[in-house]
Amino acid sequence: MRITVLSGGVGGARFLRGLRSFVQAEHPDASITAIVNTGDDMWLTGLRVAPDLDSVMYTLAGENDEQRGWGRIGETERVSSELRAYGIGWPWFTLGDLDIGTHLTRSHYLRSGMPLSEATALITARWPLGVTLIPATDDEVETHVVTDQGTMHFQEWWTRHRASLPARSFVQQGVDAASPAPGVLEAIAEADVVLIAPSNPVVSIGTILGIPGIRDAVAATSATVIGVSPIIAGAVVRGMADACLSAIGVETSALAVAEHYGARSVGGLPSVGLLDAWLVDESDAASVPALEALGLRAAAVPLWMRDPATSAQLAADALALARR
Ligand code: FO1
Repeated sequence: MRITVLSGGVGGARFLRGLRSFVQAEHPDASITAIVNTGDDMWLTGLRVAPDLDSVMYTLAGENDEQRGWGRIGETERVSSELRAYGIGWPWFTLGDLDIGTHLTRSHYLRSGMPLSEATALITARWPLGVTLIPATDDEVETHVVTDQGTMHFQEWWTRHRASLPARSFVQQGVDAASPAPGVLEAIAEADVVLIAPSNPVVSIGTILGIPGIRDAVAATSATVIGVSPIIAGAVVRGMADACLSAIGVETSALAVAEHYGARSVGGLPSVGLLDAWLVDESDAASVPALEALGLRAAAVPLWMRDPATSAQLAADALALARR
């Protein structure tokens, strides 16, 4: 069984960890490919930083800082304090010393002319991740946030301003000239199941779907497409999805996000959406009839991924919905 997952950073990483443990236990012959958002990426002090790729890699490698939610466990910040002393970089964006090892390696490969997808394959080979990570695109398509105080890189809006500046819109710089990374369209077309992880629907999933060709590939795949709600009982699990959803006029609810992605068929007739099914938390069980009226298969299950076991159960529930 081929499983392809569209994933952002922290939420997607936890979901992939649970999916991997469920698949290794119940479907050892299955393969998992994660198409990871690169819209948060940037050049900082000469290094290419790829937060979502690194969050997913470190989490699957068991090297992530579970408390902080990003970066490496056991991290130190000696180089970062030197950068601050020299007055370069972003004082509000801390690059850990171990993390810098990853950015130096990635930058070394990129500066030698290698595309991000090849660099990612070499970097992730260091650990037996059990999941193939592919960046959504090899092109530098960075998410910028338009606010009344000006337009800035997503990372500045999120880490410096904590998404407190109302976002007027999100721009994927250079997206029109971008193309999916090698293997992305095949991973979607040849999958048995495509899972949309509980990542930010706007700046993580939305930016993956915004790369020309990817949205159409999801809409057209013969795989069953299952989404997992990133919203539980009207609230985000972590991060800033609510600030992003309100910016695009979508209510912060499990039902509204499902409507935003849309159903692939309504009443048996083809439609313009992406989903066949949608998983919501038990606290949102009341929205199941409305989801089914949208043309979606729906189930209400525990969505809080408080530990690897509940993440594995969530993955099991998602695959069960695919088979239904
Ligand atoms: N998030 C923060 O809130 N503060 C930081 O200083 C910070 C540094 C950082 C460095 C590398 C990296 O890969 C991620 C980092 N993050 C930091 C998290 C990052 O903003 C998020 O992982 C996503 O980009 C937003 O979903």
